[in-house]
Amino acid sequence: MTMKLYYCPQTRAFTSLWMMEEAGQPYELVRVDIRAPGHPSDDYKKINPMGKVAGFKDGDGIGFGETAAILLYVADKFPQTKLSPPPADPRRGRFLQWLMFSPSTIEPVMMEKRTGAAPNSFSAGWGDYERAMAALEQALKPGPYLFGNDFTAADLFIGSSLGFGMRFGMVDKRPGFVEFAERCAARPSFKRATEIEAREAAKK
Ligand SMILES: N[C@@H](CCC(=O)N[C@@H](CS)C(=O)NCC(=O)O)C(=O)O
Repeated sequence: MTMKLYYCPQTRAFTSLWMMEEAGQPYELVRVDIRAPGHPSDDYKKINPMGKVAGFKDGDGIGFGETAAILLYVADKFPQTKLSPPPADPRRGRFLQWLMFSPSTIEPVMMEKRTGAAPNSFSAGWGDYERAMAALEQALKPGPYLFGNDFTAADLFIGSSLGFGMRFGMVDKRPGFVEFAERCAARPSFKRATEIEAREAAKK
C-alpha cells in the first residue's frame, strides 16, 4: 500500500514533502508539472479535484488534495510519530485549529497584505492581517512549539507558511515568527525535504 505524494517543486507541495520526511514512512514522489500545457489533466483531477498540488493517494484509497488534509491524514495514520494529538487528547481541538490556520487565515491575510485590499475584520472569516498575526504571535510565545516541546503537524504547516510569507514580504519579520520558523527549519526533515526539492527542481 504505497503512499503517493503528487508534487511539483517550488510550490506549496513543499509543505507536504516536508511532512513525509518528518513522518519518516515510505512514500513515492510523483511529479506533476503544473506549468505543462494541458495541466490539470482529467487523470490528475481524479487525484485532486481542484487539479492543484499537492495531491495524495494511499494505496487503493481515494485521492485527495489540500495540504492540511494531507498532513492530518499522515499524522493520524502514524500515531507513533506523535505529529497529531489523538482524538481523545484534550489538545486535539486546538491542534486542529492551528493546523487549519494556514489555509483558513494566514493565506488570506497574506494576500490582503500583498494586494492592499481593505480589511473587514468583523465579516471576513480570516479577520484581518493584524488580528491574525497578533493571535499567532501570542500562541507561539511560550514555545518552543505550539504545544511546548511536542512538535506537531500544525507547527510544520505554520513554520512553512511563515517561512514562505517572510521570504516574500507577505508576513512581517516579527522576532517570534523568525525564531519559530528557524526552529522548525532546523529539523533534519526540513533539510532532507530541501535537498529533495533542489534535486527535483534541477530536473526541470
Ligand atoms: N489550498 C491548497 C493550495 C494548493 C495550490 O494553490 N497549489 C498551487 C501551487 S503553489 C497549484 O497547484 N497551482 C497550479 C494550478 O492552480 O493549476 C493547498 O494547501 O494544498
